[in-house]
Amino acid sequence: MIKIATIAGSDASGGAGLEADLKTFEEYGMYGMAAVTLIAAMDSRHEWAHKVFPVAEDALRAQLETVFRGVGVDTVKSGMLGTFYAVELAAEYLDAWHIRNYVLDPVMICKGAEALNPELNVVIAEKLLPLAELVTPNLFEAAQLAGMREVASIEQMREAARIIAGKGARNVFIKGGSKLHEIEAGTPKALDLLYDGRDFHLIEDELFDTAWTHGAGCTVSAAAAAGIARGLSVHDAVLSAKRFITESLRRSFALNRWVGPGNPSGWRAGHLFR
Ligand code: PXL
Repeated sequence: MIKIATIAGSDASGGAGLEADLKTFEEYGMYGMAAVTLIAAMDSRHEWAHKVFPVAEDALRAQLETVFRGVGVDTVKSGMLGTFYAVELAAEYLDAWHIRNYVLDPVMICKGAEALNPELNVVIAEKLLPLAELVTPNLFEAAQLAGMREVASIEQMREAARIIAGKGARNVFIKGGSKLHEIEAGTPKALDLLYDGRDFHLIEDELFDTAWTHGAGCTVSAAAAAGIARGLSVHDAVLSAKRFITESLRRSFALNRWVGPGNPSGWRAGHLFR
C-alpha cells in the first residue's frame, strides 16, 4: 500500500483542505494520513464567513512524529499552513526524513477568509520551495511567490514559473484554470502551465460554467501528489490530476447557497456511464 500524507488545514464543510486531500488519495487507491495545521469553520448566519483556528505547535509536532516516525511515508503534500511554526515544522520534517516526493500547495487564503499571516508567503518561499518536487500555485499565489505585481497572462505565467523555479522548486504547475480563461478572452479552455525547469507545457482542458469549484485547487494538487507517489513522472502526474479534477468538476454540486465542491468520485461515474 502506498502511504501518502497531507499537512493541511481541516475544512469542516468537507470540500477543500485535508478532507479534499484524503478523498483524493482514496480515489487513487492510496493510504492517506493527515497532520492538521488549523481548523477552518464557516458561518451560515454570516454569508459563510470563514473562521480559522490554528492547531497548537506541540499538537502539530506530535502528529508529524506519528506520520513520519511512527508510520513512515513516501510522499507528502502540504496545503494551508497558516502559522510560521507550521511552515517551520513542515520544513524540519520533510528535510529530516529526506522526503523527495513533496508537493507544495502554497495556499495563501481561502475565499471569504482573512489571511492569517500575509507575511507567511516569504517564509513559505524561503523554507519550502527548495524542498518541493512540485509547487502548485494559483495565479495569485504565483504572483506572491514570484514577487510580481500580477500574473494575468500566459506570458506572465511563464515568467512567474521561471522565477519560482529559480527559488528552488524542481517543477512549477501554475493553476490558471477558469481565472486565466476569463482574462484571455475567447479561450474556451481552462489553462494551466507546467514548467519543469527547462520546458513549458501549456495544459488545456474542458472549462465548466459553474461556481461550484470549492476545493478544486487542493484536489488537483493532491491528485498530482498521488500520481507522483505512484511513480509517474511529474508531467504525467499533472496530466492525471487534470483528468481527475475535470471529472470532479463535471459533477460538482451545491452544498448550500454559498458553496459547492467538486465530486472526487466523478471520474468513476465518467468511466461507467460515458
Ligand atoms: O481552498 C483552499 C482551502 C484550503 N484549506 C482549507 C480551507 C480552504 C478553503 O476553504 O478551508 C482548510
